[in-house]
Amino acid sequence: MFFDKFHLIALGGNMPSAQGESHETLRAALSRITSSGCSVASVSRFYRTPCFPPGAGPDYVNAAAVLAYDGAPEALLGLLHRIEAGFGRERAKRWGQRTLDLDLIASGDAVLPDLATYQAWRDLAPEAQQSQAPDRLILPHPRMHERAFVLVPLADVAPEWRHPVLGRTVTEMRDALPAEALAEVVAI
Ligand code: A4P
Ligand code: MG
Repeated sequence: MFFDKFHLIALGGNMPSAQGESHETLRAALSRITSSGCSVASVSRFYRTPCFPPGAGPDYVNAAAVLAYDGAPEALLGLLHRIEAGFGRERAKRWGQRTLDLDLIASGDAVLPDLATYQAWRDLAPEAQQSQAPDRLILPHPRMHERAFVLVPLADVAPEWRHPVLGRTVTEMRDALPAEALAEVVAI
């Protein structure tokens, strides 16, 4: 990486916004990020992915980007939330349908707020995941390593980034997923 302060983000959407279809929303969100004092160093291809959990809504468009930003990760998440709100995102239901989801996947090799809290969220039982959401920033994103819709786009922009707790690169985490899950993530 070329910067001291680089951040990995995941973008997703499965409902049209005022900008149009999800791929147009994602493009517009990236422009908004750039005009908010954050530079977008690289952007992945866009992918069509089946909704998780299966049957919970229409397919998503997902992408990933590397941002260069000098502020704290909490400030960056605040900025991403303001941009989500600007595109009509409503936080009605966890894992519900959304016009735009911007998740902070990693900030360099930071583990936040501490290792034990990260591990508690990572190891949360699947039943609890749908009803519980953290009220503070957890980094790396506690579900990133198990999601094809995050890892496949991320491998376009940060294949060599190494997870600070799991010790594996993006490419290694992606290749550990079932082939069927990877095959469902299709570049558009
Ligand atoms: N929060 C804590 N850490 C983070 C972080 N690293 N990045 C807090 C983002 N947010 C973080 O998030 C819930 C709470 O987690 C917030 O208070 C935030 O401050 P949210 O964005 O309000 O809610 P959410 O989007 O429903 O939760 P989250 O965790 O982003 O959901 P997921 O687990 O990412 O699931 N299927 C496909 N194919 N593609 C998708 O992109 N996305 C989801 C969202 C479900 N299914 C999907 C996709
Ligand atoms: Mg989110």
